[in-house]
Amino acid sequence: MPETQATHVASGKVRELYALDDERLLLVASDRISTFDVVIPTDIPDKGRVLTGLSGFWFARTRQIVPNHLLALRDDGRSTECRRLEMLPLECVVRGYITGSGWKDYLATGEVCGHVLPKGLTESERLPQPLFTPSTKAQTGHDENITRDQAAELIGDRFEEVERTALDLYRFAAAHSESRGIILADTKFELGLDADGALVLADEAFTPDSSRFWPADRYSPGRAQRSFDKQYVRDYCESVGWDKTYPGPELPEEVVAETRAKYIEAFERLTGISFDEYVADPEVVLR
Ligand code: PZK
Repeated sequence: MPETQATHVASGKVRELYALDDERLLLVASDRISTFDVVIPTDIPDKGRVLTGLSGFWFARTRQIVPNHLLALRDDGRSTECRRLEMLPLECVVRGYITGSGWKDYLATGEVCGHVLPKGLTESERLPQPLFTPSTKAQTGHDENITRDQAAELIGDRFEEVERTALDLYRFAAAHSESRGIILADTKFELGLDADGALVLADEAFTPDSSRFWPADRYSPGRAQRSFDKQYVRDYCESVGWDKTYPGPELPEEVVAETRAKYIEAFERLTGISFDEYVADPEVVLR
């Protein structure tokens, strides 16, 4: 059966969004990679499939915590048919470890998003408990961390439900990841509302593009941690003296191959499913 042509509705740095009809969207993950906020001109083959498969895996396993937007995975392995929602106007961030902008804010103020933290924390240290640290959705530039009061102003009465849902999702995914030797340091996701006003998990979930994954066997607080997926790209970019402004450098084939292997390793370790099986039948991650 031929389908009506999808119309393009939005572009992210490495993803595209199309409308299928009034109720359904198609989220397509490309093989583009970004680092230091710049999209690199060389693709990482299968990266979009890895991210789509991981999101599908997590959607299927977190349905008991919160329903999600996934309707189907297409046979190309990189396209998700999803329900069209009314998105909440904030990024849901949960941090189990103090790093990135959270570490910067802690050094400057001793707080992150209004959470007062113990004195003397070291970079990348595990937090006493995971924190909900929402941010604004910047159209251009960087998302900005906001306090619980600012978040409550944006989403109203739903703040406590959103915070509890976000923490429950993080705890579930962090425990699963830890059992597979991967630390889920922090993660960002988007929630929306369906036509009945119910909270729904949308976008991508617990992928390397939306989360910091650290290999547990090399974890050592007191410094920045190596990235599970992007470290070879970062190391190469540093080695050629790139100034981190557009355009980024082309990647040599061994950096592409090493990076592709890390994405596939992350997929296989987290899902327990062989990537070849996923490519043969993407919906294997939903079962
Ligand atoms: C939605 N984005 C971000 C993602 C882009 C932009 N289920 C949904 N319903 C309504 N809106 C969205 C979603 C989802 N997911 C997500 N913007 C709108 C985004 C990928 C590419 F260009």
